[in-house]
Amino acid sequence: MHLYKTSKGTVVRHDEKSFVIEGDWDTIINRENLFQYLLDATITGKIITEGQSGELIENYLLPPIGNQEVWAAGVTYLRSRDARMEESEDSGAADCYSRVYEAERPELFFKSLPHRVAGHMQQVNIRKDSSWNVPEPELALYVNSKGNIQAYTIGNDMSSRSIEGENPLYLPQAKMYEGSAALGPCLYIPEGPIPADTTIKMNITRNGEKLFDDGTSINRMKRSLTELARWLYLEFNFFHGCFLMTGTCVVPSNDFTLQVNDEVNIDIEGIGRLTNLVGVRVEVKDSRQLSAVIR
Ligand code: DO4
Ligand code: MG
Repeated sequence: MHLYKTSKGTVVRHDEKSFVIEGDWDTIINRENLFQYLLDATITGKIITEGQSGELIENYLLPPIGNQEVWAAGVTYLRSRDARMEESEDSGAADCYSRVYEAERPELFFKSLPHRVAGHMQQVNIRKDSSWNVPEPELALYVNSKGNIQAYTIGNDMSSRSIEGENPLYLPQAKMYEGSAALGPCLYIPEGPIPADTTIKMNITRNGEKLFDDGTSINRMKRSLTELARWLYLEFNFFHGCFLMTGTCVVPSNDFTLQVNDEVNIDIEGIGRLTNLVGVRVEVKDSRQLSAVIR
């Protein structure tokens, strides 16, 4: 089952049928057994044609987030550990990545407030003070207020490798800035947990030419998804639940850096595709302009 947030209402797609359902986004998603709730909601919801749901999703799609914080886990795959150890070789900090990969406690960091999250077909940014920039394709979890995983989406954890590589204490600057997070295109709500062999792929195109194309499956992760959610909820209350990106397993080679106008496509089996265009931050002096810039 797929749940789309649009500016004209919430669309459920299930079994090749589409429905518009009532209710506020945060209340809809924050429950136990979201799959069953949505199945019941389709009975009372308004059935719409494929054409109508296509038009809503094509023209009015929003990132699938309400009032949730976005958190991220790091160094959950060997590929990420190795990339981090390489980028931090000069700073002498490589050891901290191998230690966190082996440790019981995972690396968890705050990623974004909801208003900074870009959705499908929206812009993500590279920092102007960073010389080495990459997208990080990640499975993202929606975890409800009780700490239970209810849905999945695609995350892009945009990162500066030059800033983090200089000093791991710069991680917040490497990871958190305007337009550094994307989620979408929808929430995927399977009846049970997402299959362990789910594939995740990313391609990057520049001027119509594919520069990078690679993928793997989420069963290469060192930790379980429930383990990551459990650590995050140890000392937090998330009244609306939260989103948790689960770490990257697809990393371009070290000579690759993103440029403005590159297009990043991330595909996760069962969920769909998240596409983002790369840009740079536009200075906004009046908060009323924000919606025009980000959404
Ligand atoms: O340790 C830095 C961040 C790691 C990360 O974002 C990832 O592994 O995806
Ligand atoms: Mg990451």
